[in-house]
Amino acid sequence: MKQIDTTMYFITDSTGYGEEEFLYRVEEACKGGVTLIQLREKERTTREYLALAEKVHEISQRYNIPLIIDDRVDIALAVNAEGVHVGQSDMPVHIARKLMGDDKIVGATAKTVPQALEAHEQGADYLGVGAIYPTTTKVKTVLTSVETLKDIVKAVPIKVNAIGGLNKENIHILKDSGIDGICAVSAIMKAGSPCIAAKELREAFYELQN
Ligand code: TZP
Ligand code: MG
Repeated sequence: MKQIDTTMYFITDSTGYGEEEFLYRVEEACKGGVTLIQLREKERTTREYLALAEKVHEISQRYNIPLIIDDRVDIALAVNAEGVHVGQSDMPVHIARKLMGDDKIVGATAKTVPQALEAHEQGADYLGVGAIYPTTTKVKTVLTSVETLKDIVKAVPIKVNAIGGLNKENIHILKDSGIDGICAVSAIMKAGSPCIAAKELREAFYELQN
């Protein structure tokens, strides 16, 4: 199995930020110790997504943090990112795996045990499961119970991360769930200091595990 540290998985959202501010925030999050970054862009043209991915990859590489591209295998390959993340409406995991090759990271979204089993069988390296709490980030999702999250953890041997509305005040419900890490967008992206926010959220998750 691939060595991937999913403990503090930061997912970006550039909505409302100019490019300079966005890239500054991404770099601050890197300084704060995020272990994995996903570039997630829903509104951009291919050309814009590509240009931004190159810039984010330049930053993430300096901090040795793997970069995952949301939805787009072509962008991930074009910038030689470390991986891609596909949801239930995106390219199926087995096709993403075939296109990306065995050395790259392929992550998938799963909200049920059957979806988790299928993603694992098709070659996913990790799963994002949620939304655990309602989220303010623009996404089509439904809530996933902590019970289902625990069932998914038991069902698959790959890494499982929780996602959705998570922050340092509310992740305690994930205690003893067996997850490998947490994903966060706004708790880091919109924080006064993304650096401090990433550091504190990461520490809160470590404390939860002890
Ligand atoms: N998938 C399920 S919830 C979500 C995604 C992409 C967004 C999570 O964002 P936040 O701001 O951490 O709630
Ligand atoms: Mg998607």
